[in-house]
Amino acid sequence: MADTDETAKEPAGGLAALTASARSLAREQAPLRGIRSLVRVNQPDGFDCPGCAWPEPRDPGWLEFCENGAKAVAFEATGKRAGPDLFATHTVSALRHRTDHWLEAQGRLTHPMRYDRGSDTYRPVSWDEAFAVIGAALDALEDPDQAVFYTSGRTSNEAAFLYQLLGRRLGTNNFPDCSNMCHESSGVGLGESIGIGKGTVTLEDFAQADAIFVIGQNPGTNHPRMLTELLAARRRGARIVSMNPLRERALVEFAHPKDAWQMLRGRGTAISTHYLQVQVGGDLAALKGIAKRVLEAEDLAPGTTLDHEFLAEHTSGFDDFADDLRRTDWETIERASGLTREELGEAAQVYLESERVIACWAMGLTQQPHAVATIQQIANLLLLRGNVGRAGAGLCPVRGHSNVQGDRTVGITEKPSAEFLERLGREFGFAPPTHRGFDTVASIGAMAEGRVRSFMAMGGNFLAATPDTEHTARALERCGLTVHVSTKLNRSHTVVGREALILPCLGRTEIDVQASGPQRVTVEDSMSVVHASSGRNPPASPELRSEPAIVAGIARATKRVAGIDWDGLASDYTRIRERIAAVLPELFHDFESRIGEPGGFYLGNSARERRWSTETGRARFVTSPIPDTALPSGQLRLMTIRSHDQFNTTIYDLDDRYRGIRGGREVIFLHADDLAARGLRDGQLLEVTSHFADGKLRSVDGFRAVAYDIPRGCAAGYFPELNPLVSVASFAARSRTPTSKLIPVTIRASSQPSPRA
Ligand SMILES: Nc1nc2c(c(=O)[nH]1)N[C@H]1C(S)=C(S)[C@@H](COP(=O)(O)OP(=O)(O)OC[C@H]3O[C@@H](n4cnc5c(=O)[nH]c(N)nc54)[C@H](O)[C@@H]3O)O[C@H]1N2
Ligand SMILES: Nc1nc2c(c(=O)[nH]1)N[C@H]1C(S)=C(S)[C@@H](COP(=O)(O)OP(=O)(O)OC[C@H]3O[C@@H](n4cnc5c(=O)[nH]c(N)nc54)[C@H](O)[C@@H]3O)O[C@H]1N2
Ligand SMILES: [Mo]
Repeated sequence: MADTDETAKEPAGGLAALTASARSLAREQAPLRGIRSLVRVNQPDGFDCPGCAWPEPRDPGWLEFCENGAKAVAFEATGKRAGPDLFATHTVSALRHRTDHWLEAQGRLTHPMRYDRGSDTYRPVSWDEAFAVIGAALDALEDPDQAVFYTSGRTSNEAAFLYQLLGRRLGTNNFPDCSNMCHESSGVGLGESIGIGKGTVTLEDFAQADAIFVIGQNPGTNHPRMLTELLAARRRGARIVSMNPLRERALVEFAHPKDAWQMLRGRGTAISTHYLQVQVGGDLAALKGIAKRVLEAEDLAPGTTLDHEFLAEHTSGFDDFADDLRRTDWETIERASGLTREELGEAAQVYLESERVIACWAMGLTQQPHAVATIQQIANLLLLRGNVGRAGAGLCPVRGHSNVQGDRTVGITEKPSAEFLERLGREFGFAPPTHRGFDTVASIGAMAEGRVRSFMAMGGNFLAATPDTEHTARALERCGLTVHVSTKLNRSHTVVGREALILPCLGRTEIDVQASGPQRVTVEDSMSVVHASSGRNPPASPELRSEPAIVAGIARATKRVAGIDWDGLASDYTRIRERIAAVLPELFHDFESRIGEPGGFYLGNSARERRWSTETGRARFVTSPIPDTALPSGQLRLMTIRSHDQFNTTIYDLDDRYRGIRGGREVIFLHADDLAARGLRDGQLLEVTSHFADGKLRSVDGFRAVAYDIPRGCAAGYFPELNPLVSVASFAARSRTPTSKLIPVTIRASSQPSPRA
C-alpha cells in the first residue's frame, strides 16, 4: 500500500538524488558496468543519454549529473535477463496479470521469441525464421496500408531512416509514433504560427534570458538537467514564472547535487519567482489574460510596451488578435483559468519588464483538447514584444524521448511533405505513396476494424502508452501479426496477434559491431543539435541485433521491397548517413564530418532567423476563443502524470519522492475539500470513472485518495495505470493527441475494503 512521507518537504535534488541513483545501480546488479556507463554518458566519445531530450551541457568535458539519467542508464545496463527460461515458465496469460513494474524488472531480453498458441508461451526462434515470418506476412498483404509501423523516440536517426524506407518502399505512410501522443500539438501549432514545428531557442539563450516561463512541465523529474539552467538563471537574477496546477517540488526549490554547501545545509535555491496554480486545462485562458494585461499597458502608454517595428515587419493578424483580447472579459478569463486577474497581472508585469523571454512547455499543454490553440497563444504572447528570433528569447517545447525529434526529421511521420517523398523516391528509384497514413489514434481504429494485418513496433510500449487500454488490446489481437523490437519485456508483448514475435535489440549504451566494424549512430536533441552516440558496454546477449540490422533482415526476407542494398546499408551506417544527406541536403550536408565536431552540429531554425514559412510569409497571430470546458457538477478534471521513478511505461520503482508518495502508484491526488464534499477521506480507496462523449463508462478501482495541494475541481494520478480511463475518441483538435491531461471523472468509495477505514 502506498504511503505518504515527509521528504517531499526537502528541496529537490540534493543528497537524496545522489543516494537514489546509487540505489538504482545497485538494485540492477550492475554497479560496475553501470558506473563505467555513467562516465560515458553525453561525453564526446560516449553515448547519448537514453533518458530525455534535453541538450548536452555546454562544457562537454564535465560529466553532468542527472539522477534520472542515471536510472535510465542503470535500467538498460542491468545485469538481469529475461531469457527463454522465463518465457518457458510463464504463459502469456500469466504475464498479462503482472504489473508493468514486474515485467520490466525481469531484465534485458536475450533471444528472438515466437508465440506458440498451443502452449500459450513464447519460444526461441532463429533470426532467419523470424524474418521469414514477417517477410511472408508483408508479401501477402492485399494492400500495403494493411501494415502499420510504430516508432518510439529512442530509435536512432539511422534506424529510423531505414525503417521509414522499408515502409514506404512497401507502399504505406502508416507511421504512427510516440510523438502523436507527445509534442504533436506543438509541431502543428508552431508550424502554423511561425512556419516550423520545432523550438527556436538553443542552450545559449538560457544564459541570457531575463525571464523564463515554465508551463505544464515538471523538469525536476522529467528533464533534470534543465534545472541547471534554471538555477543559473535564478542566480543571475532572471525571473521564473511557473504555471502548473501542482506546486512541483523542483520548481519551488532546488539544491544542485554538485553544490556541496547546499547539500550540507539541506537547503536549496528558490526557483520560481511566481507560481500560478492554474486549473487543469485553463492555460489558454490564463495566457490570454497575460496578453490582455500587456495590451492594457500598451493602451495606457501607447508605443512603450509592444515591439511595433517587429509587429509591422514580421507578423500578420495582430489587429484581429488585439480586438479579440479587448472583447474577452476578465470574468471569463478568471473562471476558465482558475486564476485571479491580479495573479495574471503579475505574470504580465514580469513579461513586460523582461527584455528577453523564453517560454518552455511540455505535456501539461500538449495533451489537452485545446492544446494547439494554447501553444499558439504562447507564440502570440512572445510575438507581442519580438521575443522570437532574438538572443536570449524564444519558444521552447521541451521534448520527451531522447531522439523523438530526430526520428521526425528523417521521415517518421504519417503526413510526409511532397518534397521529402519526391527526394526519397529519386534517391532510391521508386514512387513512394503520397496519401496520408495512420497516426496513433487512426492505427488503433483501423486495427479495431480489422483493417490492419501487420503491426510492428520499433521500440516503445504501444499498448500501455496509448489510450483506452482494453479497446486497444482487442484491436491489437485482431492483427494477423504483431512484432515488437524491444530491449525489455513489457505489456505490449502480452497481447498477441494471430502470430507474434519479440525481437531483442541492442540499446544505446551497447557496442554495435557490423560487417565494417564498430558503428556509431546519431540523435537530435530538443534544440535541434545532432550528434553522434557510440555504445561502450558489451551487448546484454550475443543474440542481440541492432535496429538497422533488424530492418535490413526484414527487408531481405520481403520480396516487395527488393532493389535496395539493405545489407550494404546496415553493414556500414556511414552509408545510411550518406543517403540521409542525399534526401535532406539542406540539413545534413557533410553529415559525416560535421558529427565529428565536438558537441555535434545545429540544424538551424528558420524562425530563429526570422524567416517565416507560413501561409502569410510572416509570423502569424492565431486567435482562438476560450473554450467552454466547464464540467457537469460533481465531475473532476483528472490529469495523468509521471512519477519521479518511471520513464514513461518503464516503472523504476513505486515511489514518487518529490510528491511524498512511497510504495505504490495507485493513488489519486485531490483537494481536501473535494474529498470532504463527497464524504470521502484521505487514504480511502476509490473507484474512478471517466465520462466521455462516447457515453461509455470506463472505471479503475482501488486507487488511494491523497489530499493534496491542487486546485479544487482538479485531480491527478499516474500514467500508464490510468490509461484505461482515456477514450481513444478524445483527442486534441487538429493534432489528434489523446487528451490524457483532461479526463472528466467522478469518484466514489471503492467496494474494496479501505486499509484505514
Ligand atoms: N525521468 C523521466 N524523464 C522523462 C520521462 C519520464 O517518464 N521519466 N518521459 C519523457 C517524455 S516522453 C516526455 S514527453 C517528457 C514529459 O515531461 P512532462 O511534460 O514534464 O511530464 P508529465 O509528468 O506528463 O508532466 C506534465 C506536467 O504538467 C502539469 N499539468 C498537467 N495538466 C496541466 C494543465 O492543464 N496545465 C498546466 N499548466 N500544467 C498541467 C503536471 O502537473 C505536470 O507537472 O519527459 C521525458 N523525460
Ligand atoms: N495517460 C497518458 N498516456 C501517455 C502519456 C501521458 O502523459 N499520459 N504520455 C505519452 C507520451 S509523451 C509518450 S512519448 C508515450 C510513450 O510511449 P512509448 O515510447 O511507446 O513507451 P515507452 O514506455 O517509452 O517504451 C518503453 C519500451 O521501449 C523499449 N525500449 C527501450 N529502449 C529501447 C531501444 O533502444 N530500442 C528499442 N527498440 N526498444 C527500446 C523497451 O522494451 C521498453 O519496454 O506515452 C504516451 N502516453
Ligand atoms: Mo513523450
